Amino acid sequence: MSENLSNLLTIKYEKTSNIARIVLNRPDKLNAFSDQMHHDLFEVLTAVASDDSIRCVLISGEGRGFCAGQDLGSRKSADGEKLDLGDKLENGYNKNLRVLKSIKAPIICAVNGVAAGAGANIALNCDIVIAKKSAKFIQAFSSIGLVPDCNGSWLLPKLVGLARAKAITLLGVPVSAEQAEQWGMIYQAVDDEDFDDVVEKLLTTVAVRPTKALSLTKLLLEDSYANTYDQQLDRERDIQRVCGLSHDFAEGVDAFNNKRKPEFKGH
Ligand code: LHQ
Repeated sequence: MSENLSNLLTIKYEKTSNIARIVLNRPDKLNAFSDQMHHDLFEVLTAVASDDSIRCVLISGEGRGFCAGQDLGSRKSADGEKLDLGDKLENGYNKNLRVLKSIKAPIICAVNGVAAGAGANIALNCDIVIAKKSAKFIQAFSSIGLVPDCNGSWLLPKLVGLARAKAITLLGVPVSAEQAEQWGMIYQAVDDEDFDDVVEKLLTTVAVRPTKALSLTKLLLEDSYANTYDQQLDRERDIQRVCGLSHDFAEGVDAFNNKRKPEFKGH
């Protein structure tokens, strides 16, 4: 482990069996983001992004919440010092989300409790989002006079459609995990008592799949928003060419033909 990663104060990090586990760790504040947490998360995400041996990433929260967004504790009075929130975003959330997006391995977000404001949208930036049925997602921004950030304004219309995106952001109402699943905002809402087992199974399943193909699949799907039909056909052709040269493609086909389980290496 690098020196930086042994000095984390607000995040728990471990890497075992090619799985990176990142746990937001300020449970008394429902894992709200302090400056230290922005800093710690950046150290961890940067290490994960540069580690090619990682084949699956988990992001979750310690305690009863996933993340309550920005720590509002330092803003106690209404007429206090005015902050440049643009700078706060650029040097905190945006900096972290850009590294998150550069991670090639699939990122599973396990939403173990309430996810509010930036906390809700960080979850939605991950590749597969599963949540405890007792968890809820709150676009809390407008309730304190802000607009959605962490790319929620980009993701939500695509995930749930404009009508629902507008209603939940303008009203700041909680969306239950089950509702989020029905709307396609997240992949799955899971009974609380089964949650840990389901998360664990998902991690171990993903970590032995062909990581390079999964990584390129993420890229293709995300690129599709900016591409025309023809451009996307071109992109698939070019990327499939890369997959066709991989160890894991040869292994997958050989395993199929020999009626055995494939042993993917991730490249
Ligand atoms: C908190 C927080 C919190 C500090 C709970 N801060 N302590 C970007 C750029 C820069 C600046 C501004 O923001 C942004 C993006 C954003 O994220 S804006 C949105 C910020 N987040 C919120 O507005 C959510 C505020 N929290 C809540 O509405 C509730 O706490 C939720 C609905 C999340 C949970 O409610 P409960 O389950 O009833 O828990 P609670 O309210 O009792 O909270 C438990 C503790 O956590 C409590 O501390 P205490 O010492 O009284 O036990 C809260 O003060 C603390 N906490 N959120 N964001």
